[in-house]
Amino acid sequence: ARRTLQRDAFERTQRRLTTVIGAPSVAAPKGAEEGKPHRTIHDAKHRTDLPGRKVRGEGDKAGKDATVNRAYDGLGATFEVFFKHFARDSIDGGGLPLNATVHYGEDYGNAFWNGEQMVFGDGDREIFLDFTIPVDVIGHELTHGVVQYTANLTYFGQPGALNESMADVFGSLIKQYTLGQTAADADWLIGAGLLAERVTGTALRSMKAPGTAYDDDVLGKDPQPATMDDYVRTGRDNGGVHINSGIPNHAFYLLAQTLGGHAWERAGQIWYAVLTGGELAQDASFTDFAKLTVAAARAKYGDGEELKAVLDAWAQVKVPA
Ligand code: ASN
Ligand code: ZN
Repeated sequence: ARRTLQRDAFERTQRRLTTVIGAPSVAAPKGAEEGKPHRTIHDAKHRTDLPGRKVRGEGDKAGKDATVNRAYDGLGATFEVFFKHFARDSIDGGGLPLNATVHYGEDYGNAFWNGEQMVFGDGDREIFLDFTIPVDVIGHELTHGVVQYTANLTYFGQPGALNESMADVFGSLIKQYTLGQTAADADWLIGAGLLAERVTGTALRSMKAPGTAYDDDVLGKDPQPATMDDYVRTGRDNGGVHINSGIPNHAFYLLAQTLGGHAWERAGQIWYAVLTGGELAQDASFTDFAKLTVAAARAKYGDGEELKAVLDAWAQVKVPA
């Protein structure tokens, strides 16, 4: 029953997200400075009205609530990676203020970007802990905002799985940046530290070994495939957006491993160029995306090791590029 409850809550969130179309028009505040985030953290106090009460603004010093402080720092790390490494000023590229609400709902086991702001639940402490714990989850949710303002990939089927994968890729890069890790050092897990002690698993997903993040009585087995041979056809989860994202996730992991160094350098630059380059259709398939990464690698680095590594990565996950 708990599993059904968790799944229903998750699917409700997903339905809500798919109804969010277009971008909200929120102007950068007066006095906002390029290259600096403008964060506001709110506390929902276990209710579901958004945004809730303001508890920390930009530049305010840390208070007593660790959840508030993690949200503030995670928003800051995400802003910093996009600005420093991708020359993007906030989620919309125009200095959008970053708003987040913590302590959303009662035992709420998810986090999401609602089209305008971040929302984090505390989890029920039996399956999920506090969703502000993994910085890659914070980066994941904010990257949904970046996708909304750029390729705006439709949240269903393959484009939906690409949307999910973009959120995991940049979420993971934000974690790697925060920890100062190279592609070789990183664990490539999404949501490590989020599962309660009684759950048999390490994280929500593994980009390195999709399908191995958990295997548990309550959550079941991690359903992610690593290659097209195991692509899952389902109507659930918006056509398996959190399932088949394992395939492009693993392609990115393979590319980053081959290139070595910091994954936000060449691998991340290729992915970002496709996400924001204007040629990725809202209804793009894995193959459409893969072909654009090949073109982007060639445009940026010529006919060299990057191009070969991109082609090899897609070949390994059996996506025609
Ligand atoms: N945490 C989930 C996600 O960002 C929320 C959702 O249901 N889409 O993928
Ligand atoms: Zn997501």
